[in-house]
Amino acid sequence: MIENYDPMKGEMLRILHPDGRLEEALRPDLSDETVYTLYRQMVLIRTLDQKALALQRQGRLGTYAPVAGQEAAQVASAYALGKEDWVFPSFREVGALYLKGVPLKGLFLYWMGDEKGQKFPEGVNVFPISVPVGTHLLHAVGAAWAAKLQGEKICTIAYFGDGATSEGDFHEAMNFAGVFQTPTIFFCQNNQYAISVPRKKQTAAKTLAQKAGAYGFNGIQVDGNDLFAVYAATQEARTKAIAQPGPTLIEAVTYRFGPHTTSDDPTKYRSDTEVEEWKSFDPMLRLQKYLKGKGLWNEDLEVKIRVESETIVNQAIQEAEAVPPPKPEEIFNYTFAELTPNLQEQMDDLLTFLKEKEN
Ligand SMILES: Cc1ncc(C[n+]2csc(CCOP(=O)(O)OP(=O)(O)O)c2C)c(N)n1
Ligand SMILES: [Mg+2]
Repeated sequence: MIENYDPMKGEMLRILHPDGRLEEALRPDLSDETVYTLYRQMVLIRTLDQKALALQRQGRLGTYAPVAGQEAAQVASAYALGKEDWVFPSFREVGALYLKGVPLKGLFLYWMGDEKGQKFPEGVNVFPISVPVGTHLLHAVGAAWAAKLQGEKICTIAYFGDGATSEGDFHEAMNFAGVFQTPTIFFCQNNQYAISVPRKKQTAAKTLAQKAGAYGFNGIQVDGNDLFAVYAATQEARTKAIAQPGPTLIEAVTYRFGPHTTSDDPTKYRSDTEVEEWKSFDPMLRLQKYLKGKGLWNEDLEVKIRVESETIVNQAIQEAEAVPPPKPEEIFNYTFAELTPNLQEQMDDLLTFLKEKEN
């Protein structure tokens, strides 16, 4: 299917239309029960998102990068992965991380400023969250190459944004992946902005997906607000990666409804009209329409799902807030097994400073 959509011509895969109509001929192996389960996961992610914003405004959480609008892209792509596959996330990935098995408590802890939130459970194959834009794409390619050399039948997936495609790291990673045919999925969530910089200022290319062509492999643009399209493309990319003909670039076209992070004011660079237009493409709305047609969704059920989600999310917040806050010197602890002399000196300075402040 990936080969059938030419990103050079701006062709985009869409299976579930915004009015809830499904292109049955393109339907991947997702049962209606699974779609309903994934919809519930999306509600949970949106609930988490809203709670995280509220906590930040109350001073109970340091900063947060919201995902509202991008739930289908994250949930469907992560659901298409196998347990042994490795995820290399950027900073806006609570949906994908939750689906991959990262506990909600850990996600809250991380955004509350506690690195222990990134100590993912054994067997949850997720690399640390990359705040530097694009650097983790190289790590994803390196790990995929290692897996290939060792004959492991797994793939790696790097999650990144439209802005990351302007970084040298993106091009280096894509080039290496193409040359060495690594089992890597480059999953780009084109949410139309890199903070305040619009997509059209990132590149003069028609699509981001077409960039794969320059590196000798396939790229596909999919409607990122369409659970079915994202799942179909990621599943096919994974099958291809595991069979080891090589990498794929997926551009999931989506929109971030909220601010870039809690430190951002999006009204400075985009209009309310634009946001409203995109809200009609809300990934949750079209799934509601689809599920309603199958007798699997109604208003009462929605209330029930939301209440359930709130309970789960509130429980996670309680657990995260029960963890004693990290000590200031812990900022030195989690990069090197043994502190470098420089860091040791800085840590000593900090401890002396804190002691003096106490007295
Ligand atoms: C190497 C690097 N340069 C700049 C920044 C500052 N920065 C943080 S997020 C961001 C924009 C990223 O945009 P995009 O890749 O589209 O991801 P999105 O935030 O939209 O999910 C920038 C420039 C950074 N974190 N790392
Ligand atoms: Mg972006």
